[in-house]
Amino acid sequence: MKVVVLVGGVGGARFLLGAKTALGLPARGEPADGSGEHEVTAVVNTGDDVWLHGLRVCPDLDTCMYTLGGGIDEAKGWGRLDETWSVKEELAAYGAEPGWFGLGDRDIATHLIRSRMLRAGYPLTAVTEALCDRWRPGAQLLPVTDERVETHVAIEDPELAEQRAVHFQEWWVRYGAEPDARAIAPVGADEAKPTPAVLDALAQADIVLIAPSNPVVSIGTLLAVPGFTGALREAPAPVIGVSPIIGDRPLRGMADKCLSAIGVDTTAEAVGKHYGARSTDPEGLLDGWLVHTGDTAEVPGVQVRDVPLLMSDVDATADMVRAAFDLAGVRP
Ligand code: GDP
Ligand code: FO1
Ligand code: CA
Repeated sequence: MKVVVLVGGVGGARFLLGAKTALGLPARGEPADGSGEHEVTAVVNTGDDVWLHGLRVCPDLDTCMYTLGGGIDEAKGWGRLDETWSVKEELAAYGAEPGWFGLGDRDIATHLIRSRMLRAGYPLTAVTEALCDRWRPGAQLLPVTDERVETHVAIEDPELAEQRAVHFQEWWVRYGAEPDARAIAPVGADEAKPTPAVLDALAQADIVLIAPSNPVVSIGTLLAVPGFTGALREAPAPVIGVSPIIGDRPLRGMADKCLSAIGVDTTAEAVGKHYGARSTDPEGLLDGWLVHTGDTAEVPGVQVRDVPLLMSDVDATADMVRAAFDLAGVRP
């Protein structure tokens, strides 16, 4: 069975671990060579990506790669296990900006290889595949696009008291998403296109899952790449989404701040309606929508089911994925 999962970073990566387990694939460290009975393909957000100190940093791709490959710092949810910070300290001693975003020594090796390959002309898809030769995440990790797409956020600058656009990372990390976002825009998306590998994965899928990732800056960026939403809507497979909102709150992070920027309430129902019904809404995506036990949601045209949605461990997460299979009527 071919399972395609739309993902961002931490929420997406943990959900991917559950998808592999639900398919009977070992949680970590196996090659994704396409030869097995079951396959997981992740379409990964690139809107968080940023050039820093001449290095290309792809947080969501790396979070997925390290999580599935066993190299993640599980406490933080991003970055490398057993990280050291000598380069960060040396950069700070030079007064190099930005001081508010830290690249760990181990992590920098990934960015060095990625940046060198990108400068040599390799597309991000090929670079990611090369990095995954080491990490063997056991799932194919596909950036949604090979073009540069970076999320920017319009804020009232806390120091200048005027509006300006900042990179998503500056809003999220430097300011802790504190100043309200007046607008959130995936800069570059208009000129981007989904990769052939992404379009092929959607066309070949037996089921498409929308991970409980940030609906705006993770999933929203995928949807903003022209051609992606159409390809998803035309995919022959059922599309099942999983709510990242439980009891009217995001489980971690500041997704509520992103949702209010686009005028969507922080509820499982509002996010389900925002994704919309594939059968009835012209732009709708969903055939099914999973919400957490006890939460209610009415999304016209979409089958809604409530099941436990806490990714407390990989088995609980695998049960969420099985519930999605069940709702779609597919069986591995
Ligand atoms: P990021 O890129 O690192 O911000 O991660 P994602 O966009 O992939 O996922 C972030 C979202 O994951 C947040 O909005 C959380 O609400 C959601 N999330 C985290 N843990 C859980 C969980 O255990 N269950 C559910 N349903 N959602 C979760
Ligand atoms: N998040 C932070 O809060 N502070 C950091 O210094 C930081 C560095 C960093 C380096 C590499 C990487 O892949 C991720 C990193 N993150 C950091 C996480 C990241 O900024 C965001 O959490 C995500 O982009 C949101 O998904
Ligand atoms: Ca992210």
